[in-house]
Amino acid sequence: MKILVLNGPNLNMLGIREPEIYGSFTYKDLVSLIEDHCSDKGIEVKCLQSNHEGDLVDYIQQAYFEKYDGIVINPGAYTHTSVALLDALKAVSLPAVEVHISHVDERESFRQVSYVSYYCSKTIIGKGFDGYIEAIDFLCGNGPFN
Ligand code: CA2
Repeated sequence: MKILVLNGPNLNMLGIREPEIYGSFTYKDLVSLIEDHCSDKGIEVKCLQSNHEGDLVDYIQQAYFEKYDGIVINPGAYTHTSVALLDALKAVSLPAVEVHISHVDERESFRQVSYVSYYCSKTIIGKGFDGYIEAIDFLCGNGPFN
């Protein structure tokens, strides 16, 4: 299995501010956690982050051309605004799971809207970094979640 893990704007700032919402671990820690898990399970993984909506669209399209089996996506604030990311996911038609570190359902009302959720087969919220692992295992059929 070959999985792309995509993170959107400001997620490169993890651990730097707002630890009460996003925890005190960094983006680098997140990537290490994901890479270690995938190496244990024999999953090929690539982690990418961008602050730019168009880059994220490009990465989703690349996943199709590079024959990835699935996408884990935390679109950051673009979750709540981006039809372009929704359309990109629909265009490539790869299995996809949406992850949010925080409890978006208990925060401001604008965070309770997600465009990508119209496409994603599962949305994992409020589980911190573990949500990414759950999403990968779901896509790979490994976890207790299938
Ligand atoms: O809970 C999540 O994972 C979010 O996708 C994170 C996004 C936010 O806009 C979504 O509503 C929910 C933002 C991540 C910003 O991360 C920061 C990290 C450190 C300091 C400030 C922001």
